[in-house]
Amino acid sequence: MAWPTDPDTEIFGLIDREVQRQNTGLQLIASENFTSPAVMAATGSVLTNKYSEGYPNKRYYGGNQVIDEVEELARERVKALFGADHANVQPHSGANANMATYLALLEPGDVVMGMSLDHGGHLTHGSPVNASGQFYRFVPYGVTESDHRIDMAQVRELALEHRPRLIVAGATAYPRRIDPEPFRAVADEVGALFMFDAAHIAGLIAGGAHPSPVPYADVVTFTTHKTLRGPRGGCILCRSEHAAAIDKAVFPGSQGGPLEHVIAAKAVAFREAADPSFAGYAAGVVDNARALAEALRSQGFGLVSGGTDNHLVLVDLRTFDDDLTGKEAQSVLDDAGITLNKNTVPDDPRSPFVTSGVRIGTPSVTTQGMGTAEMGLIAELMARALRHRRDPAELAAVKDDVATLCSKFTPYPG
Ligand code: DSN
Repeated sequence: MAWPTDPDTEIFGLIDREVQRQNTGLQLIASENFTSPAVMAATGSVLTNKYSEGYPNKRYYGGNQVIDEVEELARERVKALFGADHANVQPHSGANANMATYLALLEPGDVVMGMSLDHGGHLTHGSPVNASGQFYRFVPYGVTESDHRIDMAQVRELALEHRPRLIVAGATAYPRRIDPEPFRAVADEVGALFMFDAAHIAGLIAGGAHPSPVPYADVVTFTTHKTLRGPRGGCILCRSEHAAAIDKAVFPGSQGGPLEHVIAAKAVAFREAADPSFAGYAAGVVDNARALAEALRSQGFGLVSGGTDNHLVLVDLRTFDDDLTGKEAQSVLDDAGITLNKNTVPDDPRSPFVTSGVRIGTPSVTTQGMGTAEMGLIAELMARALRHRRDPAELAAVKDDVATLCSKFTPYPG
């Protein structure tokens, strides 16, 4: 073989350090999870060597006999998992899945409605710094001031006023259930198409903990690496009438060669999510988030919307300590072995780089086997670290306690 024989100690040393970080700290980023060894084995397989532009049985290169079977299996598994007419498993990410959907359904300049980023939406739902906001005329909707739930009255009013071609539902920092049915009703009333971005909650839907948007939406996009617990990537489900346009918009419209090693890993994850045990996992994620929310409230933290129905809690730090920003909290907690992200709260007076909140998710800790009892401990550890944030010795002690807790639930032993 022509490959170098000296081991790449630099990169593999770094990977070892990352394994150690994931094993010994609390991973509370709401959009992350721990993948199974089978998902990682597929991702690290020889399928990475193959070029396969096109779709099964319609490729631009030879040698795709096995690849065709891999991609077909992934498509069939995800269609069965969600009860969808058609699936495209090639998007490299959720952002790509969303852009391909816009390319398939819209003309440049079309009016689209999406949840505003500062109320919990996503960059690809029309943010001016994203291509979605530059090529289409997005009209943002948000949450109510009173209970921080999606303001469906506002959605309807704006839809009647602006007559969008497409209405997008879905969020990245919204702790409540999103019912697809009322969105469909508004879309029908104004003659719009309806897309549901299920990136964050795909696993909750697959596990039956949240309602499926598939019967209501023209197109459902999602990522495979969040609550669904697969490899990093995207996926699109759609009604048959949009299948040809969606496929064309993914390839050749916006991507080249698909990542078939990742598609194989997606297929593995779809099979894992179809296992009866996955329903228990999805329910556990939600139970843990509820328990964590209650425990955080009793430590003095404010909760956007007063609680949670899904996998995440959006904490307003101002009731805990008015001087504490999300930026500082993220950094202090990182030092204490607790990983989460700063996040704006609705109508946040602070900038998105500073923020008044943090977003906390339970998908990873639930995968590693923690339950509601551990959620109380996590809230205590967080509160302790933040109260003693100027005391390095106390932060080190919290970090030790975090490692002790995690040692009972090591995700990747050995
Ligand atoms: N970065 C993802 C999240 O954390 O929600 C969204 O793309």
